[in-house]
Amino acid sequence: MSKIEDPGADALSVTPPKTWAAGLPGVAHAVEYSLGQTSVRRTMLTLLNLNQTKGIDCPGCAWPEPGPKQRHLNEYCENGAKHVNDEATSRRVTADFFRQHPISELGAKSDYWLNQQGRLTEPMVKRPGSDHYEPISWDDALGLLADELRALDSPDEALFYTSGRLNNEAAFLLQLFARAFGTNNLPDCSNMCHESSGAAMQQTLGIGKGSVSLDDIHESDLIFVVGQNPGTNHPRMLSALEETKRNGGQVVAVNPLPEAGLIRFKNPQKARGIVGRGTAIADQFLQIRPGGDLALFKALNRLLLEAEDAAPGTVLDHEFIRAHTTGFEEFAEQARQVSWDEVRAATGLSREEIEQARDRVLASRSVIVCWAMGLTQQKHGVPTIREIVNFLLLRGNIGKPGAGACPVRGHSNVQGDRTMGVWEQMPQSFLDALGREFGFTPPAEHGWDSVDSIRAMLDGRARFFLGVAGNFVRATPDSEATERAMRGCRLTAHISTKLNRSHAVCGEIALILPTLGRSDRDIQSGGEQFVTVEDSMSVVHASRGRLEPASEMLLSEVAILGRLARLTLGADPDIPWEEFEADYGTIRDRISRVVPGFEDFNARVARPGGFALPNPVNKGVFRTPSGKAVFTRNEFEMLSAPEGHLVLQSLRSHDQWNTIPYAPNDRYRGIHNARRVVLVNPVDLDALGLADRAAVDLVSVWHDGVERRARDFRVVAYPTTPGSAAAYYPETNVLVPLDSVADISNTPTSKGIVVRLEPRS
Ligand SMILES: Nc1nc2c(c(=O)[nH]1)N[C@H]1C(S)=C(S)[C@@H](COP(=O)(O)OP(=O)(O)OC[C@H]3O[C@@H](n4cnc5c(=O)[nH]c(N)nc54)[C@H](O)[C@@H]3O)O[C@H]1N2
Ligand SMILES: Nc1nc2c(c(=O)[nH]1)N[C@H]1C(S)=C(S)[C@@H](COP(=O)(O)OP(=O)(O)OC[C@H]3O[C@@H](n4cnc5c(=O)[nH]c(N)nc54)[C@H](O)[C@@H]3O)O[C@H]1N2
Ligand code: SF4
Ligand SMILES: [Mo]
Repeated sequence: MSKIEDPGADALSVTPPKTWAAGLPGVAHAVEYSLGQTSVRRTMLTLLNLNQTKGIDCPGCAWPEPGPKQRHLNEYCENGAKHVNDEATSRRVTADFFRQHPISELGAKSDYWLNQQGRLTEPMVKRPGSDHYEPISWDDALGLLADELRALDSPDEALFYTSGRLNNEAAFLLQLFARAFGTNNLPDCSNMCHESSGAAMQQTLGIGKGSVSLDDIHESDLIFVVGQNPGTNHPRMLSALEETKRNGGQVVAVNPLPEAGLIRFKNPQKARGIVGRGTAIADQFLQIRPGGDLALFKALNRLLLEAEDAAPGTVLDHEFIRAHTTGFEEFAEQARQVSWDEVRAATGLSREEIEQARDRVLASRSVIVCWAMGLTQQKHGVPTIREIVNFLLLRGNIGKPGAGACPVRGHSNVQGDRTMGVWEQMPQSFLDALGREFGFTPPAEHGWDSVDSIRAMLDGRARFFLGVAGNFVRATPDSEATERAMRGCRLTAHISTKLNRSHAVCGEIALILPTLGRSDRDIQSGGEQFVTVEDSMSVVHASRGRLEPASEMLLSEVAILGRLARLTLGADPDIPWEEFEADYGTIRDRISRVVPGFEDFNARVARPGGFALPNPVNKGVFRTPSGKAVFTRNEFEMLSAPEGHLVLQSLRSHDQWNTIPYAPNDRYRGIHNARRVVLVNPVDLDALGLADRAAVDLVSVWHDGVERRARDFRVVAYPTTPGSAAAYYPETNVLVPLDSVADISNTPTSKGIVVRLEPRS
């Protein structure tokens, strides 16, 4: 099979799931993928610079780097190496490529194939009625965009989508441009990612960010890893957990799947990790039913209250509760009422298992809860995370060493983009500061998030879509509806490094605006530039590209956004877009005056390793209306599927970056050569009368009468929790109804889709 082909489901082969992650095969796979993309020299250049203080911030996940003195020479993981070399690829998409491939043909290609074509090299336009992209100059491309923006009836007809791949400087300019143009329509990938975390933590702790540092992880007595697959998605988190264990800490994993890294880990940065047996990471594995986490933490909270009743003054942190929280009595009254029958039904866990976890909590002075998409993409994700905050508050596990709340972020700068103001509902204090700095009045009315943007496009309220650094069409739910929405636009444009499906699902006019990636050297009239990012633990640091850019025609994101803004809004002495493009330090000066915590930004980010933003929570300051952390009462909720149905979660394979598969494999889960597979417990296969490897369609159940079907999958018997199933994203996004969203956060319920498996004849 050539590397560029996409095998169908028939090519599937299955081996037993791995019980450990990383080690030598991880290193070998990263090198193999990198050398398949580019030369030995470019591979070495990217890898030697990856996550070094003067080098490239890994464009993979947002897991933090250790301090400059503790950093290894190879401070990256298998997947980080793959991500950066996927960008450093020597393959090129040229004007000739678009001459050969009409857009309708590109639309029929797989996500894998599109990405494998290589880096985009010059701006392209699709004109009304055409089925081809053709070359266009930068001036004409940006002029066309500016004309279309100015022709809109209202600024709110425009949408500015971005992913967390964008750096701080460009993110700040993007939101400044959108708001100076007159709209808060800044949907972003966070809407589909950690929005539930932000919503729950803002309400209860007064800040939408995590409260722990990497040192806290190392020092903690007990860490819960909930709804997260770090072996694949945050691989260096396993090195941190290994350190926790070496320091005597324990780990409890909560997941429907026995994920490889959670069980055993071989540290590829250490000789004994490569060849030895590795470290067993999880001391306890709670194999939970999907959506059962709210019930689990309710049960734990009840057990803690009862332990306090039995030995008053020994379990709860009364001083912390009195001084720093509100709502304890109301919460406690409700918490005592959760029934064990309900907990059993929702979690599938026995009371003994939960009591064992309680005993670990009681034996621990400091507890951290880490979580990711397994919680945020559930219908009751927000109340679940609020219940986790209750759990932490009970024993004062906020604001002390080794303790706290840790939403583990996805994209490398997704947290930074939000800090920079990329959010459709930034608080008025931020808008006021922005307006003061740049001499205009930003719109106060909230904009549309990702799901509402799709609705707005579908009914004609939005007609202009600019996507930056993402793949909107594949990241969003209800793929068929989303594609209809995009096709209904007057104009769709994308600032991207690589080809993806969003470029092939176009409005009447479409533009591809190719840009420098993080690994590319960025030289402007003011000299060589660097950019900054913020990791999952609020450390802000610099990233410098090192490679010769993929094409002479690429512009940086800052340059594209600045030029577009100037053409659209006209020259304005208060917003010197040209100065921003020449010297990104001038953008950072503005950021330091608008965004709290960034005072003296340029000087502080020049230090090796950067600086940590203050987290008020750790100083006992809670920016809630009462000035205190808030205990909440959360109604009991569980997910259930009718007879003959399963609860499907859509997740990542080991060999993909979000919407982009790198290879049709999921090594740790033992899946090879196919992505259209659905993992089902053998007990359910028996009950449904399905054989292992049977060919099925997945059909989701929703009350709007629309049939949503993902075709031609192979069933694989797998030890997932009975009643649940798992299949890869984005192939299964077609099954997630647009209206199936989490309460409060409006996040698509990508981890809780009720489906039936229909045998194919
Ligand atoms: N290699 C690689 N790294 C990545 C990414 C990538 O695509 N590839 N994506 C990045 C991004 S943007 C993000 S947001 C993160 C995502 O990181 P993760 O959240 O780890 O990603 P998912 O693959 O969606 O895995 C979700 C996990 O939650 C579990 N789960 C599902 N439902 C439930 C539930 O109801 N309860 C519990 N307790 N667990 C549940 C699943 O079994 C799975 O282990 O990864 C980032 N890192
Ligand atoms: N069903 C289901 N759906 C999901 C999820 C799920 O678990 N299940 N997860 C959700 C989550 S957590 C997220 S974060 C979203 C991800 O959604 P997105 O962030 O929108 O998607 P990505 O796949 O990360 O975007 C990939 C594209 O980014 C562009 N790109 C890469 N690097 C750069 C760069 O440096 N600059 C620019 N300008 N462009 C660049 C490339 O063109 C590439 O094709 O998907 C969400 N959708
Ligand atoms: S853990 Fe994340 S940030 Fe670190 S090297 Fe791996 S992918 Fe990159
Ligand atoms: Mo994400």
